[in-house]
Amino acid sequence: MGLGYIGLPTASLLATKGYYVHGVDVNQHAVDTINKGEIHIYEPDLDVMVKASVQSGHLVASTEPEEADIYIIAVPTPFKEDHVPDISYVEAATKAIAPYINPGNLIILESTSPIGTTDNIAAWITGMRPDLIVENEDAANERSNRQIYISHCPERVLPGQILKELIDNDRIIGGINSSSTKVAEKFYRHFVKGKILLTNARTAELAKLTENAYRDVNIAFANELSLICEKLDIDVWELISLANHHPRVNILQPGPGVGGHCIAVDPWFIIGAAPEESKLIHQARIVNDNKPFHIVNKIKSKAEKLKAPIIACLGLSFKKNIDDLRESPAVQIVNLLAKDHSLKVLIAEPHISGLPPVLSQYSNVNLTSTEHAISSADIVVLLVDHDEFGTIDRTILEEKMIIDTRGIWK
Ligand code: SAJ
Repeated sequence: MGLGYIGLPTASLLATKGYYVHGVDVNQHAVDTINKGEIHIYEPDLDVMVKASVQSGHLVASTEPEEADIYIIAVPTPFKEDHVPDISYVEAATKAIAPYINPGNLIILESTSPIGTTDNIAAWITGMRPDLIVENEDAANERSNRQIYISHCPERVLPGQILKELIDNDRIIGGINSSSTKVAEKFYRHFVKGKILLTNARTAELAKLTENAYRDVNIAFANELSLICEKLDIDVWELISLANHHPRVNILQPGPGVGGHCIAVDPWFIIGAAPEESKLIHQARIVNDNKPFHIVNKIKSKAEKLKAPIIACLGLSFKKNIDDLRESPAVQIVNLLAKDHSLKVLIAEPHISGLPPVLSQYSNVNLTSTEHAISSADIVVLLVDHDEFGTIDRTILEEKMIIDTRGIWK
């Protein structure tokens, strides 16, 4: 259920391992594209895998579920206003499969979810299907022909290396009862080379949120250092590299802000569940969310000194070497700049072929080649550390005002 950045790689991996996969997505375009053996998202090597899976008949996409042995839910879990978690896609996916579930089936929630979501899935299913037993781990019931199994196994893959990490990463599995945990463990053992770590559903949910909150807090530390260094006129990249020579120090990299649909979102699920206790996690969110505004102010203070300033923004994706623009600080920065009609903004983003609607609405924003953007601009802002930008001929940067938010042109 869900053929996005997690669902499609998972579906095609399982298909190449011999499973028959019926992939479901509400997006008709995604379904049609996949059924042609093509992909609607970019991830290295995914095209080859999807093509092979569809050609072998092991992967079929559809907008409707059908009966299966194992159901994997990999739908988005964003937040609503005020950072309240939105689990409506999980609810819709669960309710869509409920009529098809048979005793003995395994339902897996892979989406990163607020604490209690796996229990909610059990409640939604039994609400619709009182004939099924999901909550009782009593041995007699397990033997009964009404038992189904529900587990949370949070995805932990890094965009850009999803297909490798789906196999190599350690996995956490937490069932709503111990039999659900065991049944899910057996399934993942078929294709996971990493360790499989067993727990309960709520701990698995919080473990996943904790991993991303940990990274967010550590990036916030690096971003805070970048502000401190700017004030003190010290090179933050050199500083971090020196400090990281200490055997027990490993500071992450500052940047233009934290993007993606995970790190910038998941800490809020912890904050929402225990607001009084999550002060550090909350403060880290504030530090990281403020960084794009800080970059915009820096650009504007340089632009103020120029007549009809042209700004080249290099990169739009939320991190390097991918095409994913979700929650991207680069998109946010360009959007804020574009609102000022005295500025002309040229964007170079080698991983996309058209601007997203949020930016295409502006007449002072254009997508162009890296060379054209740089050569036309007064101010060059490096927003994403794509490999292409690291290897450009530096002589074209001479005479330009440069703001390198990722420290790759040091
Ligand atoms: N970033 C920095 N500085 C750094 C590292 C990252 O500014 O030193 C920024 C990136 O540029 C990006 C954002 O943070 O804007 C997030 O990027 P990321 O590479 O840290 O993480 P994601 O969102 O691509 O994937 C994360 C991963 N989680 C962890 O590393 C703990 C991944 O394993 C998860 O599966 C994924 O979230 C997810 O789906 O939850």
